[in-house]
Amino acid sequence: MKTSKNNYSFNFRNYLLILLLLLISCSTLKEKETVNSKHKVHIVKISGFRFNPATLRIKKGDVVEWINVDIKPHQIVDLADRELQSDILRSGDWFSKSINFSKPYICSLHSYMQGKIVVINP
Ligand SMILES: [Cu+2]
Repeated sequence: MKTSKNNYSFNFRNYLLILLLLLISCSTLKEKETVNSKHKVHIVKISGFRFNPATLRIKKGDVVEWINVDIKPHQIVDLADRELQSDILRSGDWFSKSINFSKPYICSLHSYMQGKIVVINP
């Protein structure tokens, strides 16, 4: 009888422990969500030898993600300080970067392809 009682309390303690762990992991997930939602991710599609949108307005620290959906390769290089420079993006490749300052950029392989990122709260 005594043994079964001990077993019961042991199980109940385990149950409480699992519940506690679940609560902790839930609150950690919530914290992560708020960190992520602070900075938005903006998509710039590269298609038809154009950046779409050509001018993108973002908040400081937002992430810009360029996705090449053209058949031809492209490479993103900014005209300000070359802080922004992707590898050569082949079809289906993407490049993402957190941006803090406004900057115009081009495709280094086709310099007539021009885009601009405008940070609205620098
Ligand atoms: Cu290009």
